[in-house]
Amino acid sequence: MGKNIVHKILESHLVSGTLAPGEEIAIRVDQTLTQDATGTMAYLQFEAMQVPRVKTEVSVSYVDHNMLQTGFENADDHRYLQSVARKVGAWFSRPGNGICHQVHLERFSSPGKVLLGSDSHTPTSGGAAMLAIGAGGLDIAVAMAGGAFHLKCPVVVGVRLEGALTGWASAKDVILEVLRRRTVKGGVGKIFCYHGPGVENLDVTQRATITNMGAELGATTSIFPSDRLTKAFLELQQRGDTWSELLPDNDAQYDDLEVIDLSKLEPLVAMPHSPDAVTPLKEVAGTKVQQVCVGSCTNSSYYDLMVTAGIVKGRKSHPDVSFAVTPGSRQVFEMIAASGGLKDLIGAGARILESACGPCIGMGQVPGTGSLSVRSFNRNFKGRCGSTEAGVVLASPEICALAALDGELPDVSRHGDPPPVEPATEIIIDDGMIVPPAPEGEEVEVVRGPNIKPCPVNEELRDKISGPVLLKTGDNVTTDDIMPAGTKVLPLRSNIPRISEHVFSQLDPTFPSRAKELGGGIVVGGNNYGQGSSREHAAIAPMYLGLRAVVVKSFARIHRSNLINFGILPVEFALEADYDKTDQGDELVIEGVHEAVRGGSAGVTVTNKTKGTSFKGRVALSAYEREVIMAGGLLPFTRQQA
Ligand code: MIC
Ligand code: SF4
Repeated sequence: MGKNIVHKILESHLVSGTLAPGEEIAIRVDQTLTQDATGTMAYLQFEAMQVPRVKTEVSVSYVDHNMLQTGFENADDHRYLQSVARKVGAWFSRPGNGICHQVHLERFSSPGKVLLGSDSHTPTSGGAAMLAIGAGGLDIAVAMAGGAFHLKCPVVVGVRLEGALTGWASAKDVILEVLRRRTVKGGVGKIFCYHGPGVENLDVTQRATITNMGAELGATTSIFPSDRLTKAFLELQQRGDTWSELLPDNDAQYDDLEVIDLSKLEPLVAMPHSPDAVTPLKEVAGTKVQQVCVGSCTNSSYYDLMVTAGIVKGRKSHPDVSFAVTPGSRQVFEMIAASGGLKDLIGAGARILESACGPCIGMGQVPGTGSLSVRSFNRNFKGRCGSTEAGVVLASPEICALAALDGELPDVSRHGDPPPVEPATEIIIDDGMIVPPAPEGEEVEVVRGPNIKPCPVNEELRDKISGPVLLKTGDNVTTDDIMPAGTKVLPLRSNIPRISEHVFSQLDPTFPSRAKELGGGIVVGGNNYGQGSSREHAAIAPMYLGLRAVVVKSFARIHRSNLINFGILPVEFALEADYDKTDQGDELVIEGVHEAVRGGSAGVTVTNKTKGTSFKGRVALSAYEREVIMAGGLLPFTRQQA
């Protein structure tokens, strides 16, 4: 039976288990990446494991999220990250060098290797044929210490691409089309494996746009083959020696299939407040727009910024629009400066921001009340932009540029053809902002500011979990709902006691005080609970407030793992109807937890003392997850192992 490239990589990295969908497997990790918002915890946890040096081939610590220094906290955290990276043998990409995923793609990606990153958009490097997976910081710490990564062997969805993009259709529309078909929970437990004749009509950065935003499907990851275009990309990066071919066998099998004819795609947009609220642009053209942002790890390559520059060249942004541009990396920044694109952007009135996540995570550029912001980003969850009173539309850089000129969602038929962009034939390579690790044996002092507090550790799993339903949520609750980001909260990422004061503040600002007053409890939720980011703070901070179990219809992958990693019991309603019969404030008791966890399939009985009823809950854990949760989480488990 012919193999697809996912199975080829999994096979060569398999440490335990068999490659059948749903089976528990463990794989070897070649590279890790962290960023500053998740990295402090990851490195504190790595230090707690007392392993002196990272054991991966490459580990890189990036600074790109927490960039606004409105207090001492972020600068302190960055100093900690720089010093600890140097000490333990990791590379450190300094603030200003760019967004982790864009820089990693350019400077570290390596076809056929496994990359684990403490950021949900780690799959960006899947554009260069890496099996690149997002996970919680603690999983990254374990991988840095040489441990394997445990996951359920995913279902492989083959996405066969045919034809080539035409007119204003762009790589962004490919992934928006997949989101339209499969929704934000359609990718859970799946890897999207792109293949077919259309692949050669997309270059590596276009592929990376598609694999990046595969995260919004809830997918484990997405990947493209390594072919002559991958080789050309790496050669331009003067890293041709890292290239190797990785193609599916001619008769490669997939568990599931989608076919997309690129030549039939037209510009699409995702309307507020979900990446799968996908609509053909022409149906919403004419809608007024007050802000436009081009950038983020999805769409801030050289091509993306040059096509934006080409469109706005010689014109001014609409008087009602605030137009911001964020180059994805310093390399891209220097390249658009050298080629004149930057001048065209400045000329059009663009507000040029530093190479970082910026507006994507609410670090500035918060849109005004009642306004609509069009962004080339990947997420438009309510409130993520820094305000719950504004809406975000996701679109390609081309459509963003037209919106900046028109002051509304554009009617592309009025704009002729997009300007051609000459591909760069030479690239400015300068790794001077990537600090190498110290040679082994060199003394390095780790600098810890007062914002850095140790990561709290849970107690062993209780056999009887009881408490009030502290909050009942609907479907698709995001990690931005559970643990918001933005300028006020992000600087507290290394300080769990303080960040816990913001848990669920977007849904119910009384949550933290109620949780403390009632001595903790349980959260009840709907489908796809915890979608979005990999931030383990969405598990640690609720744990700190006494959250002991989450009972929902279904979970998003990374958040479910993070709950287990911090000893919080994930329970699924055996019958969805029982969700309707449970209310906020009800006193729940879950007994026989240990047996249910050890026994696997039997599940638990949840007694609702307030209503005098009971219902069945599923506790579906893999063998590895059982051991981790029994110990109270991955940190105590790792200590026990040691
Ligand atoms: C995001 O896009 O939500 C983030 C910010 O990059 C997160 C990581 C974080 O919360 O620190 C992610 O996607 O994992
Ligand atoms: Fe940064 Fe936004 Fe990408 Fe997250 S999605 S890594 S915040 S640019």
